[in-house]
Amino acid sequence: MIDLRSDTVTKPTKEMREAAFNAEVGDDVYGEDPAVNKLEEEAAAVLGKEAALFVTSGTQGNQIAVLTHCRPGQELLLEAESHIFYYESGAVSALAGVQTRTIQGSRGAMDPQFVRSAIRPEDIHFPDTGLICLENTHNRAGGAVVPIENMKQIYEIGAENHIPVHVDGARLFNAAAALDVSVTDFTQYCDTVQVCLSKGLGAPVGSLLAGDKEFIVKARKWRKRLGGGLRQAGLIAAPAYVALTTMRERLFEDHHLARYFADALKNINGIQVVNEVETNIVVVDVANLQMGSQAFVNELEKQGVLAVTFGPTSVRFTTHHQVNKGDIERTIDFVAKISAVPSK
Ligand code: TLP
Repeated sequence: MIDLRSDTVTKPTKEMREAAFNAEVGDDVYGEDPAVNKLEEEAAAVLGKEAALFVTSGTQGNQIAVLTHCRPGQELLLEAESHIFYYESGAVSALAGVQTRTIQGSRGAMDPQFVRSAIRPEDIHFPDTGLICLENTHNRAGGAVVPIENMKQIYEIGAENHIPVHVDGARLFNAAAALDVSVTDFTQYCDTVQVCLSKGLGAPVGSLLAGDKEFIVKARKWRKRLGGGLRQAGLIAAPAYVALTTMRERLFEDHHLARYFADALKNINGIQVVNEVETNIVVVDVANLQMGSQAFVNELEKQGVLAVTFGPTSVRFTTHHQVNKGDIERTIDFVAKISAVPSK
């Protein structure tokens, strides 16, 4: 099977498996797991923040961020198709008791002036705006890189109004690789950031949440409350460390492959590439084939290729370190074959 459903499907490398095997471990709830401590220190340095916390997943990292920043009854400003709003099972309302106020972005970026005008003034009727969330790269915008300048402007608006900014940076290392800049060029414009190690970087499990020391102390307590206080977590932190320190340089390869794929798809009748491919995600619309996205995905699966539906007629493909050019070429042939068959 050629698995293009997500970069989450990546399996740990040999080096990661060896790191897990050899990890020095301890009880992380007591702060005594050397591999976790080493990972958190490295993450804080890489992300340019005072401290970091190893969490089980991107969703857990984002939820802990919202729980730590906000009080129940506050309002969260976020992009209309952001992962926190679209794909986290309503957790921010179920867990943090906040209400969401969404702003339609353009290629994943919210207009700073819309953010400014969505901030609630003091009024007995209004909820307080508790947090602004950004997402970079933006998944549903097809892996679009939210410009550093856009983050800067929103961060400044937040600061003027004493509202913190959290970045869901599940794929922030992809954004840095795409612009060939340091990840701190982005993280300087947020209070807290969550990055995933289990996507393009290939770790088996885990994300990191980073911010100032005081925030991370509170976040650690929220992680414990949520049942995320793991014990000999070094077994997963050690491969995560390998991911963080050795896999970032390879992300551009995924981006090249995605662009190569998109360019070829553009030549296939009936297939419309809907995103401008900047990173490792390609989104196509199949409406012109007179079939829905599920039918298209089913046809592809019969050929041995996995992709995910992204809307009634749209399909997402994601490149990662376990797909190569040959896999993409075969996928292009299969898509062409499916597109050539007149639909019933
Ligand atoms: N996204 C997954 C699915 O949940 C859709 C994927 O296959 O892309 N933020 C962003 C921007 C994400 O794309 C994801 C995962 C997460 C957070 C959540 O990470 P996990 O899966 O580790 O909870």
